[in-house]
Amino acid sequence: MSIALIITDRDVRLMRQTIDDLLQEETETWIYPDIPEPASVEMAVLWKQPAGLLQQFPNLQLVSSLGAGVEHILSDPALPPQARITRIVDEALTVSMRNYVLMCILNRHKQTHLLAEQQRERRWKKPDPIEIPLRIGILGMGELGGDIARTLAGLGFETWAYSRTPRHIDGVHCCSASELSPADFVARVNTLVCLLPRTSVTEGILNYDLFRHLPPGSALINVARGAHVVEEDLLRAFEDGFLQEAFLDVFREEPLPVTHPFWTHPGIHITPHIASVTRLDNAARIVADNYRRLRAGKDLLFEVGRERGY
Ligand code: OXD
Repeated sequence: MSIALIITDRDVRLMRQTIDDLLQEETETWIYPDIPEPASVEMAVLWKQPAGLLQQFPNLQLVSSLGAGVEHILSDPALPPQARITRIVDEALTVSMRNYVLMCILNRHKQTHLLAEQQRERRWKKPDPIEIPLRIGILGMGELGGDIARTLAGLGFETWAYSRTPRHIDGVHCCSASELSPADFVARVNTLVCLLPRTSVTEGILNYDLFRHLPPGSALINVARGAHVVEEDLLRAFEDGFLQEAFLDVFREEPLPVTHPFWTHPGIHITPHIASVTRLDNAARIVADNYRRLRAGKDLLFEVGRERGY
């Protein structure tokens, strides 16, 4: 029986080595496209997998994402109905995401882009106000959202959290979908952080109808998925003054096409999907552990609910 690494955007030879070292004689690990015995594949690790490829593995029991997101698995029409799904949850991913969001928040709070502009013009001018008072709203209270909410509240920021089911986090104003609509939630904050999973419910949620409930001059940080954003609506929200600044790490099309208007928009800061990138050595340990758990009939780590979509 074997594990297939079907990861088409990076070199995973060291990851295979780590899995082999951990599992020793228990299994073989193959890297797509070099999978000599598809019928022996019990577990596959997927990232940007070719469409339809999963059909080749009649004995697939477990599919792991290489990252935190699983929509590329759930939307794969060749996903076998019996296959269980897991994802990577890792302290290193959480730390990276926390630091990225913190970087955006502090840049916004201390207005570093304005100050950099003033330096270019050799202009000595204290901004008024010196610091933008932030009311930060986080959409999505999964592993990453919960960590960021706790961190920001711990740093003294007014922090609001929005989740599907009720949550309690010390020092955070927690609101659930049963008590508040997304529009009513965003009306309470002036900095919106999107950490939602991509599902049929959340796709396109960052649209004009939501943005228009933000107080004028707000900021958006999107570190979840590009598909959450209706791009024309985001530009319109800038034009109409609801948004003043946006930090975008993810896009509908990646790489972001060179002609895309976001590149040159003065209020938009772009990074190339680097807010939090899976460390292959840590992922290898989780994959090996889950393989053993599968074979031993134990609970899997970080299993995803197919119905929920995360
Ligand atoms: C992930 C990602 O889902 O890198 O982990 O976007």
